[in-house]
Amino acid sequence: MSVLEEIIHSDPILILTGAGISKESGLSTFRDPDGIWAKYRIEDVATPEAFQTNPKRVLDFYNVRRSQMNNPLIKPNKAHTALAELEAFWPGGVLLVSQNIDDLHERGGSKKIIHMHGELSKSRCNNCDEITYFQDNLSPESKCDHCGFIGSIRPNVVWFGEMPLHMELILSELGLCRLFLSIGTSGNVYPAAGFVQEARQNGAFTVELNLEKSEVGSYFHESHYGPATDLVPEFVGKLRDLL
Ligand code: BV8
Repeated sequence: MSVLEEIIHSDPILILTGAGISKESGLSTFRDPDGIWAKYRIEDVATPEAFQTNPKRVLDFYNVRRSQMNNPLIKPNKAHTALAELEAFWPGGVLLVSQNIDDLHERGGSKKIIHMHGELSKSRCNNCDEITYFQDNLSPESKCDHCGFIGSIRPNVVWFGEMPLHMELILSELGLCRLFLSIGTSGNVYPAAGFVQEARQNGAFTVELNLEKSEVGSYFHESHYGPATDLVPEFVGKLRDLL
């Protein structure tokens, strides 16, 4: 019997997702040949230094992605909704840690979500730290509604060189989970890419669902390769059968 069958229904599950889970909804990944980093340089659009040097270029980069995310044609896919179903039926509890800054997990029905790299739907003021929902475009002339500052508004996302959000909580949950499931991430970006080793050291059963073997694929007990909209509903079905 696969070790998965040793997972009992009272065991907590921690799920890590990356851009691959949103690909079939129509959002680009980062490191696929047609990905975002094939069109933009990280140093130009996804670091605090880039924002200091050329705030308009950075804000426009996120304005384009925010309008893509808000396109009515972009909808949660079967992988997002399967994870929401798992959260609803799994007695041991499910925590979803996403590297993604889109809102497809929320719209797919998941409730317990940590966006460790922030959220595209929110902006943050560098002057007063106020975080607000923001659906339109940001510009260097945008004014903070809370403190009135102009030019201090940035997307509430984590850039390279910045500390991901809620790391203490994530690390403590990695110590408690009995199943660690990684979906749609290339395993290139740390500290997220190191979570599988953390979970495995703490005794979790680790599974990778991805289109192809990730950079950290060899750390997983079990791997399945293919599109998330096939793999995730199938895997969630296997967990349902354990109950
Ligand atoms: C930090 C938000 C320190 C913005 C992003 C070791 C330890 C710690 C840090 C480092 C380290 N080594 C290097 C670092 C620095 C750096 C890093 O990891 N660099 C890499 C490039 C080497 N890490 C950082 O800077 C992090 N911060 O460490 O701070 C610190 C300490 C103290 C005090 C202060 C600071 C911060 C990293 C977060 C950066 N922000 N995003 C935005 O979105 O614009 S990261 C960026 O990559 C993306 O946003 C995404 O979140 C992340 C991971 O990408 P993936 O989601 O995996 O996407 P990718 O395209 O790579 O892969 C997609 C996968 O899906 C592929 O495998 C593909 O095959 C698969 N796929 C495709 N289609 C499908 C599919 N799978 C299934 N179905 C399909 N249909």
